[in-house]
Amino acid sequence: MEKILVTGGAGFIGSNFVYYMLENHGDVKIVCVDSLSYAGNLVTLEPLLGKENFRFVKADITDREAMYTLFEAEKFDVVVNFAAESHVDRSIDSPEPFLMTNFIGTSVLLDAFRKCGCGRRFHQVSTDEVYGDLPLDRPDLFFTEETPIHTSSPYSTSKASADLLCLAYHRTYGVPVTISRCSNNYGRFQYPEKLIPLMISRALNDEKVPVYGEGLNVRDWLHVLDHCKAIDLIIHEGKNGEIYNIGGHNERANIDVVKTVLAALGKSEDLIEFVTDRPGHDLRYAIDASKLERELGWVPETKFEDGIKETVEWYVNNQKWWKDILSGEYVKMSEELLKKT
Ligand code: NAD
Ligand code: TDX
Repeated sequence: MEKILVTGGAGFIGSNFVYYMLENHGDVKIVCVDSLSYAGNLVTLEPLLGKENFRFVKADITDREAMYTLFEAEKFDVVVNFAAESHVDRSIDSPEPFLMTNFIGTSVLLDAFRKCGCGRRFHQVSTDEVYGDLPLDRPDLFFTEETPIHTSSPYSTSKASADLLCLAYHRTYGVPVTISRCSNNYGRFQYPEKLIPLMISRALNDEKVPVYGEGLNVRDWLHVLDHCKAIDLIIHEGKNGEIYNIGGHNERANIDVVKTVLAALGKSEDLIEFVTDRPGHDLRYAIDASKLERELGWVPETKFEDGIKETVEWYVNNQKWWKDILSGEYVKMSEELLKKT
């Protein structure tokens, strides 16, 4: 039985990862630590509460005492650190929580892992944003693992700092770390502040959908389950001290993504409203994931056209999930569910 700590498992990718691991491995126990920040929603994990192979712990990864106690008690084989402040716009408004959770929180987890001396792997979930951006007129350029770190926002800087700390702990103390840097994810359970769920929720309410600048910035979209599958491979077959890029060669200009979403919903493009651009807005992300493909045999399975259709359908069929977030009701619901843990 492998015991895995998933931090940030009440958020978008972490929750998808928890379900993915429990569905694909019979011999795994998942302990999920999440502080239930505004981005954490225990309703997402409700079907798992009370199950033998799952435990939820409400705790903050910056809480050193809580983390040390948990690591001593649980003796995890693997740690997968998803917990983060993840929204670029919020980091521009208020950088400090990003530095606290993304950098200090990671350092606390690394210390807890070291002190406990029990784990086989510490996996840090990072992002392609640590590489900065690529020009729009050079479609031949991609981020590789050797691309220098060159961050733009407080968010990406906090993530890059955490990556460097993980590598330092590997070199200095021999902590068995791996790092993955993934492109933009889409799928179920994404908080409706991020581009795709925001567009869907607003369009379904016949509200304007805000597109920054002229909508020409390019993102490289990957279905969340392809990300989960890559992390599963890396924690089991990846090499200590290595960085792996994850991306599916799915580059799209934002305006095209928004039009695709509106078309899937049968909504008019008249809903599009061009608004003031994000300060420091990265132009283009594009990942070269050939190392992961070559060394670990990873291939993305979901084509964007299929994945986006399925994702739009999920938000259409699960309106209560995101409407409870927009109304704030999910906070009370999460508190009620906490009593079951
Ligand atoms: P999210 O915001 O949906 O979820 C983050 C989760 O972390 C939430 O449940 C939140 O409650 C929890 N959390 C925040 N601060 C915490 C703290 N101090 N202690 C414990 N828990 C805390 O984010 P996401 O989109 O699921 O991203 C997960 C990870 O993947 C992040 O590390 C992010 O940098 C990375 N990533 C995201 C994307 C993407 O497209 N969303 C792409 C590449 C990498
Ligand atoms: O209302 C919007 N209008 C708009 O045009 C929003 C919220 C976004 N955008 C643009 C900005 C970006 O170019 O859409 C693009 C995607 O924006 P976000 O969903 O905020 O994602 P991004 O900034 O690209 O970062 C995401 O991918 C990398 C995640 O939020 C990060 O956590 C991850 O590391």
